[in-house]
Amino acid sequence: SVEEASARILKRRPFDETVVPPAVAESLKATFGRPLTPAEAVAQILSEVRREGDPALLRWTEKLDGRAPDSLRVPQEELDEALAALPGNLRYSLEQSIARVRAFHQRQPLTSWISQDLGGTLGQLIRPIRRVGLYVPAGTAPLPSSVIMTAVPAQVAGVPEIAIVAPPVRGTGKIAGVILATAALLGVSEVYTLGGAQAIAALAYGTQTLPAVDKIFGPGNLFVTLAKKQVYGAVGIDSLAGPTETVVIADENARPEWVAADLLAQAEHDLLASAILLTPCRRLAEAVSQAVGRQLETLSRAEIAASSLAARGGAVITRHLEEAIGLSNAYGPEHLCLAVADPWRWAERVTSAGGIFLGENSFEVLGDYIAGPSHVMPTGGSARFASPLNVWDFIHIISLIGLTPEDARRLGPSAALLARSEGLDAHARAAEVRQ
Ligand code: HSO
Ligand code: ZN
Repeated sequence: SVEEASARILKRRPFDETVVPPAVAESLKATFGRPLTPAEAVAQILSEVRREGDPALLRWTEKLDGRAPDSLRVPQEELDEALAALPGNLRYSLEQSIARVRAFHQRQPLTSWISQDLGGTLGQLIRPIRRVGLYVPAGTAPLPSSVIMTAVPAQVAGVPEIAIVAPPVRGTGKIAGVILATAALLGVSEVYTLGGAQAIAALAYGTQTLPAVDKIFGPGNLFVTLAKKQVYGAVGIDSLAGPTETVVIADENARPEWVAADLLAQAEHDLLASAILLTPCRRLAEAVSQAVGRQLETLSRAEIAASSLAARGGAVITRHLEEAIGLSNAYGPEHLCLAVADPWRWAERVTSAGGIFLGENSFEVLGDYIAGPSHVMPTGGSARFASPLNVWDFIHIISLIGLTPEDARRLGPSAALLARSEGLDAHARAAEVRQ
């Protein structure tokens, strides 16, 4: 039944640190010499980095990434070399992506305003956050697109200091060249070879070589996310990003090969990715399932894609499209792809999703790389209350209050009365002394 299938497949999966895969528990025990939860392991790394700074960073990088870098900060020559080594066609594609993402974010209005229409002079100042840290994940694959999708909105917001951290390729002590080249293309020159909880600790507390930032951005694995959660308050964070999620809603006219390709594209990210099809058309669901099987045979990451589809993917045959939209709204997917006739009409009914991809030509991979909006979108059902990463995440507002003696006399008595109702005498007097 729809109810049963959707209960099984459309389970909302908020960030949950208590679910620890056995392999992770094993490796924690091996690394720390005793059984620790991921949160305890992260707390230990954070406190060591906070206490010692760089030596702890180098020690943990060597232990967890196989080799420590020669210097934590990547020298400018290495950024230049990486850019010079970038193949021309890849450089063109990265530049095309940067230009589109920049143009999109420049449309997000950032306006300071001052008004005298409200009784007194009131307003707001928009200020970019002074210094931000961007975490670029590189677990099973380095993601240069994530550099673009976080750094460009920061630049558009006018953030003066942007520091990038990315883990080294295992055993090399070096960040993948394509990530360095992308940073260089963007003009970001402050890059550190650091990943995992130790990177978040360095950004939050600062060390001898890495000055602390004001807010940390970017997706990461369980340890990165736990570390962000634990340092929150000492610094700002963007969100607690979980594994990627895609819901495709398709009608009988959707092409099974395309739907299958789109589901597989996101299923290959990691074992915990969710790629889900909702359709009123059983025939389509069957054709998609066959196409998935065929396409899997020739994929390099077939094992990851097949496992995540088996564990967290699936299809729900709904009674009609309305029901599919309703299920998706309740789930609040990171990505919602509408492979239906008249997708703009159905989009009006969507109340909760990180991004809506309208029609089969607006497939998610275009959004991942080049359409324009940031691909960092809310996961785990947080699309109910959160937004995709955007320029507003990189600014803060300062309120302006400018009142004249007349304004003070007019508003003071009410302020005094409100203060007395709260039992705050000194507040009331500060108002009364001006009457
Ligand atoms: N779909 C991912 C973003 C990504 N895809 C990066 C490829 N590279 C999460 O939205
Ligand atoms: Zn993707």
